[in-house]
Amino acid sequence: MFSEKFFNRQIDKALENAPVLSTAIHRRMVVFSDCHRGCGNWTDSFLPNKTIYEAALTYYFNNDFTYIELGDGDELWENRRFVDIAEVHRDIFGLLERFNEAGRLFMVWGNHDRIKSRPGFGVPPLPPVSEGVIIRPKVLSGHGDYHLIHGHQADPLNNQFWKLSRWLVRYFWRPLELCGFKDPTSAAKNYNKGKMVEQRLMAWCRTNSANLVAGHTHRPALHSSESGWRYCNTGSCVHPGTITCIEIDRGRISLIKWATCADASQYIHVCRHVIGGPYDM
Ligand SMILES: [Mn+2]
Repeated sequence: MFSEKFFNRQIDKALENAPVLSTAIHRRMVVFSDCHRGCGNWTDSFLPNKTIYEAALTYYFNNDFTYIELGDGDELWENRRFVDIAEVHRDIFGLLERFNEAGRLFMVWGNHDRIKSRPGFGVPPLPPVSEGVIIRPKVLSGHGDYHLIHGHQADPLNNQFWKLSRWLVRYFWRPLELCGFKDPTSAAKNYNKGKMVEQRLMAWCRTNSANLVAGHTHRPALHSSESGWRYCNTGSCVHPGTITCIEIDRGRISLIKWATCADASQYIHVCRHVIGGPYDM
């Protein structure tokens, strides 16, 4: 029904009016996606990782990183009101506001927070939200620009048919999930579907011989192909006890995991691990 060409075109379209960020100005950047911030009740899958996320965000703010959120930052399928989420997680939004005031906040919308693309949605403290972002390395080596999209562009049920999907999540899968079923239409919960989306995203890289950074599948990746292009995935902030992200730091890219760990004196603290790279961009 959908060809490789079709998905490539969806991705191209998402990048059409993407703001370009140069690493000459934003020397350090961190990309997160799929935080799925909820309204603080027990269906809020972000809540168990909130402390880890807050620690990571504070680290990135203090160390002059620009924060890029690559879609599905807020769970606006299960929750209808953004203000409920902003209220419950006001400490997080306070931090995001500080990034914004410093000119270091960029947001991309995904399928679960697509309504952020509506004109006038820009609820403070959020900046304008785009469908894509392009990162331009100061030193042009490798395959040049990094193209950032959420990734649902390669997932028709969550793109063309997003309203149907939202309805299913709100009124069908969610009640079933309460009884232990898994939503089989979710790329994040269905291994084979996640792989399929990944294949389509990599097909775009191959066709264009270009680098892509996505989220959506919840499968972290920092893959360098033989011909040099890279496929990167931020992973998510809803994996139990762990959040992952992509760091771009002075011309080098790496995949990072944040979790809690105990030190020699049995103190639990939040720690940062490099799990992929760093590679020259
Ligand atoms: Mn998504």
